[in-house]
Amino acid sequence: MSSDNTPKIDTPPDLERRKFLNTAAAVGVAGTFLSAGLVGCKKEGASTASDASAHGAAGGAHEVAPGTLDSYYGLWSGGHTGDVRVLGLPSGREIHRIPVFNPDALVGWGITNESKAIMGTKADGSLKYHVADTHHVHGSYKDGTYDGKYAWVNDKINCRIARMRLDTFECDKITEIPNIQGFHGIFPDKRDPVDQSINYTTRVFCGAEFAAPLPNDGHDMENPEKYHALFSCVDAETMEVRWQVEIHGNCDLTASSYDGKLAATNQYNTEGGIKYVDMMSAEKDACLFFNIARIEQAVKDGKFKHYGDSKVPVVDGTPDANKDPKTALTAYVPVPKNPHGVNASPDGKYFICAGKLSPTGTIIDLSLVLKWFDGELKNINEVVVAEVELGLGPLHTAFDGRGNAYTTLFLDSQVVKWNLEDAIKFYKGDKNAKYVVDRIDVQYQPGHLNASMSETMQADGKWLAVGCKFSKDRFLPVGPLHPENEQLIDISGDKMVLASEHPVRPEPHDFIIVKRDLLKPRQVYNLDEFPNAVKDPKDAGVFRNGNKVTVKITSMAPAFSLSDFKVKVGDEVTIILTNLDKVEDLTHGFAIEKYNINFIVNPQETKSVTFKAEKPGVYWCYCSHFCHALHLEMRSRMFVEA
Ligand code: RUQ
Ligand code: CUA
Ligand code: CA
Repeated sequence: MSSDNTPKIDTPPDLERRKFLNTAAAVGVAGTFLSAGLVGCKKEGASTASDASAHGAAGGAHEVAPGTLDSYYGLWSGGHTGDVRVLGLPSGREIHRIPVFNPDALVGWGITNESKAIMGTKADGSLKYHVADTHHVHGSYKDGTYDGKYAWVNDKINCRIARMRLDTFECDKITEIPNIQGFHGIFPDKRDPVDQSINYTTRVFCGAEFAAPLPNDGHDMENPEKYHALFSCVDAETMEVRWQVEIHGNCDLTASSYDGKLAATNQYNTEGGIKYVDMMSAEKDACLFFNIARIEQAVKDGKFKHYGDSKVPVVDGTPDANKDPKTALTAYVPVPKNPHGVNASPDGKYFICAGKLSPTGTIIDLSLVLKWFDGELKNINEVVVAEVELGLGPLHTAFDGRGNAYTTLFLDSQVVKWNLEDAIKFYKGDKNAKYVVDRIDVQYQPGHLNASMSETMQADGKWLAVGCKFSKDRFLPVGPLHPENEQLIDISGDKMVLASEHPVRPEPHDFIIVKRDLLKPRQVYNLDEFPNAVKDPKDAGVFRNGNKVTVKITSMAPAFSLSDFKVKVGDEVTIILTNLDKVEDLTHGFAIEKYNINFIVNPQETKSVTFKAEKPGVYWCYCSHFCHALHLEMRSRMFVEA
């Protein structure tokens, strides 16, 4: 490439960054933090900030040449587009989008009967929900690392959790969780708390951010004291809600321990506030721990209630009911003001809470939490082994497997790299322990970050992706809506080095970075997986039962097995289409003119659609997915007789 084509950065990134921080919006946010008494905090034990431009590029290690494959899968939550995106890393190339909660015209998600059954419908067959807000994606575990079986994602708007199969990268189940609002954090468990030989995921923990009256039937609407929030457990296989815990305060993010014994959620609204000023009135909030074995024993012992029509057992996890550590189901660990993010270190020892309105990171020792539950600690505060200053607006933390943590600083627009054991030493009084290892500026206002394999015991410390909530002037302007900026940082050395960045459509929130050999995607379906498969072109035809008509069709490039089919106005028509092509990547589409129908069938897959034949006439059905030199000729006709 000639140097003329090389993109230039006109203004040094650091200057741009400072300018941005001076805009009104940022001042507004900073103002909030000012009133929280945070600006001007001294970063003790801190080394000087090193900005990205000073490092130069990471020697092109992130570049993946044409024709070569990435070494990691990135599973990216899509935010309020309701989907999950699959990226290749380190290139940052978007490979795929998995439609989950929202309809998708390419695959026919929300159009086919099979996808509608997963998404949920009203009595008239229309979709129950059309909007969603995905935040957190996490994969299933075996032996402390990803087993490549499933990933889950939450929907904050309609309180649903979805599961995706990682062999086909498709959503296969969605569950709506009862009794909650503002469903935010999720995390799969990694082992069974009682039967430790079950070393894989069997539960997914779910936190609800908003408290509401229970049951929410029009009573107690004006009385926030009657509002409750619940922490839920969903069965990883059946996707049914196993149990819920009524708590004090709220849930935000969720973490699970490697031994399966503990789950936790950070709480920023222990005040039970309705307005933001009320939510930030207390100096401390909490990291709330759940003793999973005890909760499940309480459910077995019948110590639960139900709310509304829900059959899900709800146990009492409020502080008043859990005063004695030896029987407590929950432990409320005080942590500084409005924490955000709780993350498990890959050595299995610690959970880290980031302070958000406090410039601190808190390290909680899980072995001490278990000791507290055994009644061996005098005070719950003893489980905190460090509370150290990191910078302004700490949110989320990732790990490199070498003892270092990486925390986003939303207000400082930085990532801080800090050493956990040194932080613990510093907190214990060793003021020479220099726990801050490095800082790097990112553009701008980072929320989530994650490192390669960071959420597993195999954290490999190679790449760190940072989701910057604002891209400001980093990309060509495209009108009022700006993309976000995903920056990729090489963390293999002592210093963090900015390697690349790419824009992403808002707004992705969280993501995980998985070694590619842990996933084993399939290329072709098996006809036997579909009970309604049309296995032979000879089985194709129109089958009438009163005004219900089933049209069975097969596809094999470049033809559909029926070149036409007849139905009558007023019929309820179900089209079942099986793609008999066995060749990898030979996908066909099926679109019906004027009938608002389009979907695809992958090799050896079967899908169906049901609709009312309302308009008489001839309607071309055509293959909408490029498949063959005669793709344009691949058609059928639907005759709708008056
Ligand atoms: S949250 S920016 Cu929905 Cu994951 Cu922290
Ligand atoms: Cu079949 Cu295009
Ligand atoms: Ca608070």
